Amino acid sequence: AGTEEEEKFSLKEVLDTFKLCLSDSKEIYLEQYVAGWRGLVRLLNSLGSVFGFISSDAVNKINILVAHLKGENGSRYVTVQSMVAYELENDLVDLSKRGSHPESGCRTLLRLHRALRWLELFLERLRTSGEDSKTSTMCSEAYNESLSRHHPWVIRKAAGMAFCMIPGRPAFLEAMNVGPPEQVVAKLGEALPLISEVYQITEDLYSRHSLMDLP
Ligand code: 1PZ
Repeated sequence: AGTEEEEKFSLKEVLDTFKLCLSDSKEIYLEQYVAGWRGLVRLLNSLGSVFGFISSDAVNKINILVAHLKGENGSRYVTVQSMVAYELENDLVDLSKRGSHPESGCRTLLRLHRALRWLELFLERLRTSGEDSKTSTMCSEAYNESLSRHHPWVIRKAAGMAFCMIPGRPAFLEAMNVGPPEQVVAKLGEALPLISEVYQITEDLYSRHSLMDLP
């Protein structure tokens, strides 16, 4: 890790990793999923240090998943589907209250998965927004419709303050490193269906196994 997070963000790269995420049978490769998140963390870091508390939580979760992938049972973590099966079969998940598995792959990925829904809602707003729309409004609307219900009051407050510091639409589109606004909007149009698909597959998997409320 280290310097990796400081490399420049490119939306194209994130799009590519989310593309590589899905196997032919629609399984999600954990390594690519995590790589997609690394890219998003780079974007967040490039927006300013006030988002540090958000990106460090994301990095923390990325690192937990990487440790599982590189651990002795790494072969069971190749896809999100195999991870869920492995951890459930071996009682490696705290299902109803926090216990001896605070860093299970299942609960860790669930946090990122919920944030992916925020991202989907936010980017869709950004894609369809007019020139003088406010990114901070898009951000907080997307948040209120998704992640906020999983966060306690203090985190919601902190997130709300961070949203006020987010760059305006032109600077935000610029930070995507794609080119002029029309091209960013086109790239977003390509990226969003992929992000939605990855989100939906995870959502179905988690709800099938009643994992939506992991502590
Ligand atoms: C440009 C502005 C970006 C706003 C990102 C929107 C999300 C705000 C989330 C605020 C999270 C604050 C820090 C940590 C919270 C954790 O308590 C929770 C639950 O984890 P637990 O405590 O149960 O272990 N963590 C999360 O919900 C994961 C948050 C990851 C957010 C990554 C956003 C990346 C967005 C990049 C794209 C610009």
